[in-house]
Amino acid sequence: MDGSVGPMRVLVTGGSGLVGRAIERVVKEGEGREGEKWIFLSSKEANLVSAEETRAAFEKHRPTHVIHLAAMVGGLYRNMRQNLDFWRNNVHINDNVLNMSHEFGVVKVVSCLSTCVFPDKTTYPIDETMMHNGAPHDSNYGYAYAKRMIDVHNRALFQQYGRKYTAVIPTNMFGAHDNFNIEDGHVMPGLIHKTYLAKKEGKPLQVWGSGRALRQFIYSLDLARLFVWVLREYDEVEPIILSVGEEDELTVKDAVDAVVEGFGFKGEVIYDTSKSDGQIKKTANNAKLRKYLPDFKFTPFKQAVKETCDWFAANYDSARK
Ligand code: NAP
Ligand code: GFB
Repeated sequence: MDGSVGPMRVLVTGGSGLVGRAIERVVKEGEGREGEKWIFLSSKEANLVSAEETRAAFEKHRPTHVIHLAAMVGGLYRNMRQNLDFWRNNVHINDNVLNMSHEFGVVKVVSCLSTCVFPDKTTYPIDETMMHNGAPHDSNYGYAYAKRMIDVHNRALFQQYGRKYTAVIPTNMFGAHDNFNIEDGHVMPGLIHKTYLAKKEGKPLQVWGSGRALRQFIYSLDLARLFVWVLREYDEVEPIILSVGEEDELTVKDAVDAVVEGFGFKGEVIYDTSKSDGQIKKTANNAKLRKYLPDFKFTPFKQAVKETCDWFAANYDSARK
């Protein structure tokens, strides 16, 4: 299916992050195949903002396939503070990785976008055809435009050279090995860290914003299995949304309730409405995914949250925070 000769050598950029570690685990636990080599790259081995360091990593590992996860990543509030850095770092990383993949004859690249790439003013639900229809939400335009340019790069590589490089579009994700930094991270790791501390210190839990924003959450281990499927089977250049269904969209308050239950937290919960809610919703449609994989089972949300709370409590000292 993948068109290469011999077993795959898969280079996973961003291999030390939330998604990279989840892919490493599912590959070890059954998704990997005999003879394949999986290489999980971290920024310590190669800073992919640098063209030279990116070239050196490709020269060293000679991948036949690439899963491209590496990015400057952050939650709503970090994006609002650093749009310029998100734009510049991610444009450089993406151009370097896609350009080196082409130059080194990589057969397939699966890059990672995000549902925040879609236009802010839009009809719902959002699908894969709508990416370039209007400006993204103002809170994260630097990151969102840099991610959109991956799609432009992929289309042009196909048009000029017939390369079949593609991208996936996941919704908000969470799981073990996330970035649990409260100021910089996403809502789920932020809530898990804050609830853990509130319980330990006997203080109220401070939620940022009204709790009314809507999000679709995907567990990193589910996403990891879908990534491996895309690498092996998905043959389109057009991106594919990887998300739970519209019917599984939750409010931030629902997420708070799940984390509170996950830790058995009995204290007060305060919603700080002086803080931004960000994009109020970005409801994505997973019909394309369902057409390919009608029977794929997502881990129930509460179970995934409980597993992540337990992981964080058990790994508090070493967790990224
Ligand atoms: P993460 O846990 O923060 O991991 C980011 C990864 O990128 C790390 O392995 C990091 O390496 C690497 N990286 C960052 N800057 C780099 C650089 N200059 N050179 C080389 N590597 C660099 O992020 P994640 O949540 O796993 O995100 C994976 C992908 O999913 C990203 O493309 C992200 O945009 C996308 N995404 C994330 C979410 C979400 O909710 N988290 C939602 C949609 C899409 P080190 O740790 O070694 O520095
Ligand atoms: O995951 P998050 O930071 O990013 O979620 P986005 C933000 C939502 O959660 C807002 C609420 O409605 C916040 O008001 N929230 C409540 C909190 N408490 C907290 C908290 O302690 N920390 C955080 N971070 N939020 C990001 C984009 O948007 O989504 C990125 O900025 C990326 O570019 C990522 O695409 C997937 O879903 O708003």
